[in-house]
Amino acid sequence: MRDRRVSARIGVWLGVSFAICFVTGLLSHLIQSPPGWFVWPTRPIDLYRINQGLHVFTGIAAIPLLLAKLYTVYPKLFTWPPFRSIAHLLERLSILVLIAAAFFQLSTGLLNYAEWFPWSFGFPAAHYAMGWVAIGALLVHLAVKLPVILDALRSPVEQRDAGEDDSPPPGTGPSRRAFIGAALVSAGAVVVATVGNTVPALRRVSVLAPRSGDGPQGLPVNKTALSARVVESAQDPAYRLEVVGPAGTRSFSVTELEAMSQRTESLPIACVQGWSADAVWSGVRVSELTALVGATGEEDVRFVSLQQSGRYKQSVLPARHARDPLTLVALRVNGEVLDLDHGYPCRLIAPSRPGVLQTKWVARVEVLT
Ligand SMILES: Nc1nc2c(c(=O)[nH]1)N[C@H]1C(S)=C(S)[C@@H](COP(=O)(O)O)O[C@H]1N2
Ligand SMILES: [Mo]
Repeated sequence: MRDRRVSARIGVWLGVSFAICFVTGLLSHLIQSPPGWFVWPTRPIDLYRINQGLHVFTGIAAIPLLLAKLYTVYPKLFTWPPFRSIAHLLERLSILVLIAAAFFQLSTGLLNYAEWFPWSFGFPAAHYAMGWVAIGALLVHLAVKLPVILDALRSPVEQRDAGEDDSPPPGTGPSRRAFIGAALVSAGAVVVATVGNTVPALRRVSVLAPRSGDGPQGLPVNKTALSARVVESAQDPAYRLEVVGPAGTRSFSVTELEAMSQRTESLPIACVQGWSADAVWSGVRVSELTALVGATGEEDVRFVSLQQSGRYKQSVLPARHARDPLTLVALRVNGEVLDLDHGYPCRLIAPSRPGVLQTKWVARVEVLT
């Protein structure tokens, strides 16, 4: 099994997973912290969900592939003397960096998927920075090994090298082809076991999907009203939604919001952690609400929550999404008044957006001019 032909073939699959994972991760980062030049479309409405599904599930598939790949090469990782030349030392160091970064990315990503945060550093920043380290080390590794990789991929997988007679004769163990097949089947199996978090049809077979269960109103909950400390403020009869724009400030009670023209739209909630769910939302169009305070549709809009602390107590919606007719300040979901945990009295819901930016318990809507 410990053969360059096996290693190179598993490496191709691992490389494809890493490439998809890197590009979708980069997109996810840009959506959450958009530089001025970045444009993320509002259609299809599932675009963010697809991006994030590819990110999380290529990452999960990479775990057995990485283990299989390491199995095929690990004696080489401990060869002695540690280096023969400066070039050889640099090459080995780049592999050390690659393995360390890959382990860091796959393990922190998996724990994040599992909603377990045992670390004290900020996950998004660390995972993003390490993504560049991993992809950089991978490119160095590919550049250095390209001749070996191409040669290995060209030679038939079961072929033996000249003088390689210490390996067992054919028929006495699993073949190389079977080993590669097993690695791919394992990758497929872990995806099937987890992808039900975002593909409803696979919910029942995804035994390791933490979000396959339902929350209130048929939707999972990420942050509860209790943990956001909004239980009282969200139910306060004095609650008013403040809407601030170039033409002034207006405030609306829940009854006044309910009396405005209501729109009903089917939009998914797609969490960065890889779970997603479809839901039917009703409420006031953001474009119609902000037009009341002088918005023209060219402005970004900030949504500030009743929540006083925490990373996601507010979000900025780019103008493209704010003027989209599907974007709502939702008062209802799946035919019922929003549950306290889903953002009562009202929450933002927009197409093709990450869950973290679908702010719940909205207190203020600010048109940014
Ligand atoms: N104010 C506030 N809104 C928030 C959050 C939060 O922590 N605070 N979490 C977000 C995240 S991470 C997700 S995935 C969605 C989930 O919405 P749900 O809990 O209604 O399913 O809410 C978002 N809205
Ligand atoms: Mo989320």
